[in-house]
Amino acid sequence: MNRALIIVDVQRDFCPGGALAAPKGDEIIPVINKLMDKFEIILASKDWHPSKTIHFEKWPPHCIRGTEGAAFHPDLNQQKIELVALKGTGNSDDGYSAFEATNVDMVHWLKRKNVGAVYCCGIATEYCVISTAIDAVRSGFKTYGVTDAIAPVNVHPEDEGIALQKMEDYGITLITSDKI
Ligand code: VGL
Ligand code: ZN
Repeated sequence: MNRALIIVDVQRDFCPGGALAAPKGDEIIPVINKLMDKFEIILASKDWHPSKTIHFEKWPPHCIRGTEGAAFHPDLNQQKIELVALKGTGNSDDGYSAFEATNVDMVHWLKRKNVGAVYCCGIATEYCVISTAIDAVRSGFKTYGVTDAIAPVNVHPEDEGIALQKMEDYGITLITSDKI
C-alpha cells in the first residue's frame, strides 16, 4: 500500500495579506516543501468558489476561482503536485473537505493508486484540514494530521485545540513531520 500527502488549501487568500488569512499560514510552507521529498503521491486541494455563494454569508469573499487570491501561495513548490482537487465550487455548499472536490473522485483516484494511508497538511486546521482528515478516515484510509504543517485560521482561537482533539477522537494520528 502507498502513502499520499494531501496539501489542503495553501492559497494566497489563506496566508498573511490574503482575504481570509491564517496568521501563520505562510510559516508552514517550508515544512510542506520539505515533506514533499518523503512522498511519491502528492495532491493538493484548492478552495475554488464562484463569486456568488452562500459560503460568503459566513465568510468574507475568498478564493474566487481564477483570481490571484485563489492561486497557490508562490512559496509552495508545485513541481511534485500530481493532482489539484477543486472544492467549494458550487453556490450552495461550503466544500470544506478535499473529498468534496468536483473535478475528481478523490476516493477512486487514491484507491487506483493503491493508497492506504494519507497524511494531511495545510490550511485551515479547524475547517478544511479536519474535514478532509475525517472524510479520509470515513473512506477507509489510515489518516495522519501533520501538526507542524497545519495552521489555524483562528477566528475562534479555542477551535484549534478542539479540532486536534476531535481528530484524535476520530482515530486520526497526529504526527510531526520529522517522524514521517
Ligand atoms: C476554509 C473557511 C472558509 C479552509 C475555506 O480552507 O479551511 N476555511 N473556506
Ligand atoms: Zn472557502
